[in-house]
Amino acid sequence: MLIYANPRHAGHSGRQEMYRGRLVPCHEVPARLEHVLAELARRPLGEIREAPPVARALLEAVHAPRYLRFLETAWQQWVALDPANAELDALPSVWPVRGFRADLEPANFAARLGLYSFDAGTPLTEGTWAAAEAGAACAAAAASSLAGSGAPRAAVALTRPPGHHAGADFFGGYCFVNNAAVAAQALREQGARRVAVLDVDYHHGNGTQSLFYERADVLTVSIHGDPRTEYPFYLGHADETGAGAGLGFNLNLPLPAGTDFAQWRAALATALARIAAFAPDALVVALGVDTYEGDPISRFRLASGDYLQLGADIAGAGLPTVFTLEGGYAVAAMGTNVVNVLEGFEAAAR
Ligand code: OKP
Ligand code: ZN
Repeated sequence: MLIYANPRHAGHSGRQEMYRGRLVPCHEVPARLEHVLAELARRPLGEIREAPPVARALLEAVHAPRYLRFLETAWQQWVALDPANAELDALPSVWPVRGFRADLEPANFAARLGLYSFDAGTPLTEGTWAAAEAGAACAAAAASSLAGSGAPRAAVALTRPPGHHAGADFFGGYCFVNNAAVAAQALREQGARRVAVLDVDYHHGNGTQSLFYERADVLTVSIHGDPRTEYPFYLGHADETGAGAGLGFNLNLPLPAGTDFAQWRAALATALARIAAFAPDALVVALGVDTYEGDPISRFRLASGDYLQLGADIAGAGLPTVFTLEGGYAVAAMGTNVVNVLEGFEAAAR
């Protein structure tokens, strides 16, 4: 498989996230990706490449132009408020909920930060935009690499910050640019008639779901902690099946806290059956490993060895596959768990 690693990821390094009335250290840290790269150095699975810059038109096919413009200038505006802000992260604290105007962009920076976000756990830092844009470039390059004869069976966008919570014009859940959606859109634009996105992160991929909710050309399927108790809470229920032309093209498989691999794998079989019925030309896997039993913020019970089988099961779909890296916060186990998925996939895809 081909691997595109984000060379700018470490520039996105949040100091703190809001949790229960306190600012606590961020879970989504640069070391996560460093552990994956270190494990890949021990167990190589393919060439590691640098991606060319991502086309703005592709980003704008996924995200609103005014949202992208905000992200790319946000740090500059934050520091312009007060030079001392350079030592702080920008965290939103005010949001336009139901009944408020979202069509107008406020002049006030804090108000704009809130307009384009949905939680106070996603700090925007000096290198956030560069990291997010370079991550999208990895996703786009991974998708492109699957086109044409002699293409590999799979390509991986090894990147952070993650992407699956980011929607057309909002960030949150540690995500800014939706890398899985960028990959899916790129696959469509290069000729795949139908693309499936399978999200195996512990948290529901609300951003990806919302981006494709009214489209029949991209099937979105997510297996995740039940949103009645788990983040992102306000989306991810089983009765969300798509709308308009997209009706029937979204599948949510929420599972209770404590779910082990046997139960999780049964949901994966359901997901893969729906994907097979859709008969896509390509698959995007939003790969989070926060389903791990040792994850500090999640409540499933997958063991490290289970990720080999998870990868093999996904390979069983028999599709050209792009993986994007999403969550996983048991930092030291991150390398083993991610590389196990990829190795399991590769072994079964032969
Ligand atoms: C991002 B991804 C923990 C609060 C958790 C946000 C979780 C985002 C998960 N103290 N808040 O889906 O892995
Ligand atoms: Zn997650």
